[in-house]
Amino acid sequence: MTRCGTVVLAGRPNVGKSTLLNALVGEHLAIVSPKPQSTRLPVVGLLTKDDTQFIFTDSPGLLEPEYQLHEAMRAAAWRAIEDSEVIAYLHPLTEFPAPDLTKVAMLPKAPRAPIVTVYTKADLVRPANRPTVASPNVLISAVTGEGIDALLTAIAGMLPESPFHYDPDELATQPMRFFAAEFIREAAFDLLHEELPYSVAAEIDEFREGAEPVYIRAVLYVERDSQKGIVVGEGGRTIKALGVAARGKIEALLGQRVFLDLHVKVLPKWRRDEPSLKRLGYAKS
Ligand SMILES: Nc1nc2c(ncn2[C@@H]2O[C@H](COP(=O)(O)OP(=O)(O)OP(=O)(O)O)[C@@H](O)[C@H]2O)c(=O)[nH]1
Ligand SMILES: [Mg+2]
Repeated sequence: MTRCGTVVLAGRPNVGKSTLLNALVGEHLAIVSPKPQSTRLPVVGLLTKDDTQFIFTDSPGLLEPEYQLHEAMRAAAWRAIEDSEVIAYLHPLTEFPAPDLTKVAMLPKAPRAPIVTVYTKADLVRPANRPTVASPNVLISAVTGEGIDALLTAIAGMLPESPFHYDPDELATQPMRFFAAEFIREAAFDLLHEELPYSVAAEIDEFREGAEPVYIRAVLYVERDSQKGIVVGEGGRTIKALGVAARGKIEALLGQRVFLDLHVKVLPKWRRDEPSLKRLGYAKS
């Protein structure tokens, strides 16, 4: 008898959802940043352990929308919650206890699936100061690895009996183009400051896999001309550094050398523009 099912990682921005997805899968699939709101689209990661296959979905942080991109992010998080058989609701242990997920997510009604509350960043709280959490809820740390096995055991018991949906060796389901665009954004979150990472979107124009190195032409979009100047930098220094950082991340996942041909363009106010959001894949068309 095998078990297999979908598990969403949901919670407020910056609680450690993407970090946990990567720790569970053992591969850097989802972008991570100390800056909140880094995840904009769900990222699927697979883990097959013994007779259980977990189909994890990292989701955008639950927030009160301020503009159209936020609305698209919340809609994506809602869909991921709605489509899951188990909800892992992440909340930092430093802010114990977790408020009700339905409220945090501003869901019209309580979700159907069972909820495991996962207290994250346990390494930031001394053992003597930790609260006891009732089963099936768990404390975890992606830094020390503590609690991850207990989390998997708790979730496995809630998954339906089912054949595996994927080959046990598979880790991801989304195309390499998706990850390439995401890693360009991750580099932007790493290297740019203040409002800029939030104004950056990436689009892959060409992805030539047959070539050695693999040829990728990508556009990094910003919202205003003044931002374009900053992203390009003095003598092209900043865009060069962004390209080097993004290329390294893409090569690590692809396992092949990459030539990243990266351009900067202005897509005026794309965060507040529905057609732009659809074109960038953030909003449903
Ligand atoms: N100390 C500590 N920091 C962590 C842990 N897990 C994640 N972090 C840090 O918390 C920050 C946010 O992590 P993310 O994984 O990007 O958080 P997220 O919930 O995906 O954030 P959004 O996508 O913006 O909603 C990063 O700086 C991580 O390195 C942990 O277990 N311990
Ligand atoms: Mg994230």
